[in-house]
Amino acid sequence: MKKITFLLSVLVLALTIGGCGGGQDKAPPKGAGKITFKLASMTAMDHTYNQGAARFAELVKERSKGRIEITIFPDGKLGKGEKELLEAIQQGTIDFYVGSTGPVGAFSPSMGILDLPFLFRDYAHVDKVLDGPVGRQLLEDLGKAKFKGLAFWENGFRNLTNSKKAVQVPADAKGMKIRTMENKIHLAAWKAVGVNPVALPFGELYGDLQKKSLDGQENPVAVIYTSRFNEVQKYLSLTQHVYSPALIAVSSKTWQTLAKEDQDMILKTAAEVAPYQRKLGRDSEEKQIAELAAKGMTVTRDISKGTWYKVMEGAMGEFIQSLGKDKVDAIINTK
Ligand code: EAX
Repeated sequence: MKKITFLLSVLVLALTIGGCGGGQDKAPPKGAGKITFKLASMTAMDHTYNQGAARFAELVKERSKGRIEITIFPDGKLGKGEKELLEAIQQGTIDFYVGSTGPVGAFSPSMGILDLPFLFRDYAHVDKVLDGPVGRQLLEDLGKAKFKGLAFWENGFRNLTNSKKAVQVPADAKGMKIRTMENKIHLAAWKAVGVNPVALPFGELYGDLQKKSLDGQENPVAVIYTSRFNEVQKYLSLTQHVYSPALIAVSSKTWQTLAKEDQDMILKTAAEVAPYQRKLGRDSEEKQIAELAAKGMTVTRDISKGTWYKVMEGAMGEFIQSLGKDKVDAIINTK
């Protein structure tokens, strides 16, 4: 009996050693072979997400000496909306996400704090908060949702468009059917305005506007411009009602396969591209507004900000309470 046990142990040991030694199907050590990753976004290739992503991919390739290649899938090629992309990222079927933080709060609740309307005063305020301790903590929190948050990039301040009439004050938009992102804070803010808000994936938006099952939507100028919403929307109101950050994140599953040096390099590169990517949108905003006007959109600039703030803010009580009033104040008081 003892002999058999001994022989079995030897056999197990031999198999184990054999398996570890030079087995055919053994994964290469981290950081060795050539790797190809998929990066997905919902916006057009000429939108700042993908211009930033192209720069990021180029630098990662260069810094890994050609070992790590990132292929960009823009325009919703890998999913009909950002929520769907994020689910695929969680599962590891897509590696990198570049998109709005709008749907992220459903996966990582603390991110919702950035969805509060009129939270940010201007771009300088945005940079201070997102690149400071608040931003770092929000990126860190993403770990619990199986995302490795790399950096905050930018979508931009969001503006209302519609096909019905020039909107200046909230009352002008009353009764309109307006698409929002899949985000409960935005839905509540728009409900308070008196519109009929519907949360829909971005991939369906152009078509719904075209067939007029929706009257309007809201997005930053760069999205309105590169997705050519001027073809299906006549009126643009520069409401700037909420700042929409973008996030570059990696699937935790993908992240675990990377060697420490590659992780550090990728993290550093994503952060380094952030100011470049943010600047692209900021620098082209005015020019794109002028072009949208030239293409036939009626642009309303004076939107009487105070009236929008008042109605949207009025619906935020419960959210501010659950997100933490101290945290909201910390953002507001960041100078
Ligand atoms: O991330 O869904 C949206 O309206 C987003 O702003 C857009 O896809 C860019």
